[in-house]
Formats: sequence, C-alpha cells, structure tokens
Amino acid sequence: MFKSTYLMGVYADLTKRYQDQPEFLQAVEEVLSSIDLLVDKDPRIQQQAIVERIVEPERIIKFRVSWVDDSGKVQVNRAMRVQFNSAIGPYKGGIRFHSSVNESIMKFLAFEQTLKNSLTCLPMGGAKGGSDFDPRGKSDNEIMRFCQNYILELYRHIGPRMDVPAGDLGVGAREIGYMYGMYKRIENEFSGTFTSKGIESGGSLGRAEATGYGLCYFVEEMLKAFKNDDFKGKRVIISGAGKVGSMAAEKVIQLGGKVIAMSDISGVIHDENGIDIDLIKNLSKTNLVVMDKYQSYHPNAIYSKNTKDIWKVPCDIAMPCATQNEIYLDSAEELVKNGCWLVAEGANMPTTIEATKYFRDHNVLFAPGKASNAGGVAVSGLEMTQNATFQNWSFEEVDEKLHLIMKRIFRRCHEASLEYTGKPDDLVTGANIAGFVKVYQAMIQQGV
Ligand code: NDP
Ligand code: 2IT
Repeated sequence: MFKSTYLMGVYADLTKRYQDQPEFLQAVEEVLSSIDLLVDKDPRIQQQAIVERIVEPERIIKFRVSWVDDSGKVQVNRAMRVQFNSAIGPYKGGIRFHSSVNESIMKFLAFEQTLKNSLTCLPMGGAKGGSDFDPRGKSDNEIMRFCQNYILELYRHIGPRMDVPAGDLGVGAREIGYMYGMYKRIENEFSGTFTSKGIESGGSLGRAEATGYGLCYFVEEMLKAFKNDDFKGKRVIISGAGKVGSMAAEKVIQLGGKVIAMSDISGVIHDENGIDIDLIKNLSKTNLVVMDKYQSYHPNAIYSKNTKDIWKVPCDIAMPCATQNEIYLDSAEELVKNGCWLVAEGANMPTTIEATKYFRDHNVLFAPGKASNAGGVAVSGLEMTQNATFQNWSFEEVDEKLHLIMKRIFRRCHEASLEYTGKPDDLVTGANIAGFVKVYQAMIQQGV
C-alpha cells in the first residue's frame, strides 16, 4: 500500500486502533499514499513523529443535546466537535446535522478540513462538528430549540480565535443563525464566531455561492491547463441539489455549460433540455425533496428513484456534490464507459479510493474535494476577516478574491503534482502534499 515502512507502521497501528472508523481510515489512507513521496525527502517527518501526530485529533468534545419537541416530548441527540489541528490557525470547519453522524465521519471530515484549509493559504486550522439530529421534517421551532441547546454546551469550546464553526450538510444560514444567536447571548459580544451567517447577522456576501462557484472556477483552471478548453457546450451532471450542488449548477450554466442531470435523496432527474435550476431552487423553498416533483413541470425529463442512476447519464463532466462515498467502482466504470472525462468533487470524499484509481487509470481528469470544494471555507476565512475588521465587502469583491484563491489552489496542486510525480495532472497527490507541507512545517516550528 505504501513504499515507506514508516508509513506502513503508522497506518497499521491506526487500523488496529480505529477499525470501527472506515471513513476516517479511508481519508487517511488516501493522504498517506501521497505523502509516501515526501517522507524520504525530509527525515524530520519521521524523527518528530509528524504523521503519528497529524492523524490524531488534538481534541474531541462529545456531548449530549436534550431538547423538547413540539409535542412536549424530551428528545436526546448525540453531538461532538473534533478539533483536529490548530498548527496554522484557529480550528475551522462546518457543523453537520444528519442521522449518520458518528466519530468516524466527524474525524474524516476534520482531517480533510485540516489539509483543505491549508491549501487556501489562509490561517485556519481544521475541525468539524455535528450531531445525529436530523433537521428534515422538524418544525422551525424544533430546529431553533435544538440549535440553542447544542450551543449551551458547545459555546465554551469555540471563539473567534479558538474555533470557528460554519454550515455543512443539513446546516445552513437558518441553523447558523439560531446557534449564533444563542452564542452571542451567552458571551455578550458580537464576535463573529460563526461563518456562513445570514448577511444581516454579519455574514459575507458570496458565502452561500462560494463552494459551488469555487468548484467551477477550479474546473475552469483544469480545462484551461489540460485541454485548452472551457465549460462552453459541456454536458455536466451534478449529484445533490443542496447548498453546493445548486450553486455549482448555477455557475456551470453561467459559464456556458449544460447541466443535464441532478439528484437529491428522492431520486435523479435527467433533462436533455438542460435542468431548470430556477425551478429546483423555487421548489426547494417549500419542499424537503424536489426531484420527484420536477417531471410534472417538464414532462420530457426522465425521473429515476435510484440516486445511483445519475452516474449512468452520459456526460463530459461529473460533479458529485451530495455526500461521502457516492461513487463506488461500479459507478466509475459506468461513467467512463459513457464518455465522462472529468470528475470534480464538490462534496467531501464522494469518490472511493478504488473509483478514484479507476478514473486515474482511464485518463479521467480528477479534482479532489479538499482542493476543488475549498471555496466555501475560503470565503468563510474572508468572512472572519470582514468581521474582525468591521468591514462589509461587496459580492463582486468577495467573488474576485474567491476566484483568485481557487486559481492559486489549482496552481499549488499542479506544481506539487509536477514536482513529486513528474505528471502535471495528479491533483490528488498534488493537493495532499501541498496541504500537508504547510501544516507539518508549522508543527515542527512549534515543537512537540
Ligand atoms: P446540503 O444539506 O445543503 O445538501 C445536500 C444535498 O445532497 C441535498 O440535495 C441532499 O438531498 C443531497 N443528498 C444527500 N445524500 C444524498 C444521496 N445519498 N444521494 C443523493 N443526494 C443526496 O449540504 P451541502 O450542499 O452543504 O453539502 C454537500 C456536500 O458538500 C457535503 O459532503 C459537504 O460536506 C460538502 N461541502 C460543503 C460545503 C459548504 O460550504 N456547505 C463546503 C465544502 C464541502 P436532500 O435534500 O433530499 O436530503
Ligand atoms: O467542508 C467544508 O469545507 C465546509 N463545510 C465549510 C467549512 C467552513 O468553515 O466554511
């Protein structure tokens, strides 16, 4: 698996200790496979046990959240915050509310976030938090009560220079608003400890669009560098129609591409006329799921209940933007068979290791999430700057900065790929190495 016996040893220990954490082990395995090319070049990595340290979170806070539902019944959820690494800045990363949330998923996300935040070149360490609370189908009041009770415990562990949470799957501006409101009441100061806040509450213009738009800016760089091409006329499929997927779709269309399929948990819509993104956004305002309703507005579109069917739609570019491990080997084979030649991850780790390898072996250009979806956290970093300096930047200003950051991330991945593999387009290796280098050098500077 790894050439380095040092890495083999560290990973073997990790698999023994965390055999019940498959997502975390998957994320670590992928990163260590890239670091393999680096450990021999800098003996300090082994001497100072950098890898042993970087794969262990600095701290995990686990807590219970009790709250009262609309019928007066007391409900109990489990919650945690994984503060993974603070070598290059305050802990930073989203909060996820989803029934699947567990320690493995929180740790993989926080580990990825550490390297992703490093790639942005902004001073942010890595963290992730969440709860197995499922906001779907809950009333606004129930969500507010849950968020308030969540913060009644979490508040003591976060702060503008300590740990700055944001949104993620199941957590948007509404949930952040309730959490920030409670936090502010307890702390009695307007310190911007959360990002992805509503604009009126100190949020940044452009944050809602940032992950999806940033993903497209990254793909634009790939198209330019590797194909001397752009989005015009490209057939694009996007899984997930949430915060990331819907904004990616909007930008693809603005850049001249054609989005022909999208999905949510109700299924997949394939519309050869081009997905009606305004309809999807409108339906999302009042419905929990929308794909099962699309066909009644566009009868020529094809609907499938099976979310995996999206990967069967012939396309040029696939953007998985829903959740982890959406694309297994069978879906990768299907995509390649049907002509897909570029895959860009909007979600965190949506592609399994086997599927990623299959894409690389079949000359599919591949953008790893920790680079291509870093636009969201990058604009969170810009929101922190605006809050700290009491400024409000215009949408255009933020979007321009985002664009520059995504170009810089691409350049760093591209250069590291060339330097360590001799190939320009191994962006998985490039992203892992470029992200790792800044973090481990800071760790060395700061001593054991
Ligand atoms: P949202 O909750 O806003 O949206 C998630 C979307 O994915 C929804 O449309 C949801 O459908 C759909 N979905 C979830 N599971 C599946 C599935 N198994 N098959 C098909 N569709 C599914 O989350 P975000 O858009 O914020 O996050 C999406 C991904 O992007 C996550 O991996 C997140 O970690 C990552 N990410 C998010 C960032 C952000 O700033 N928000 C930044 C970087 C990465 P439904 O609504 O029907 O449940
Ligand atoms: O996965 C991610 O990068 C996010 N959910 C955004 C994190 C953030 O702090 O903006």
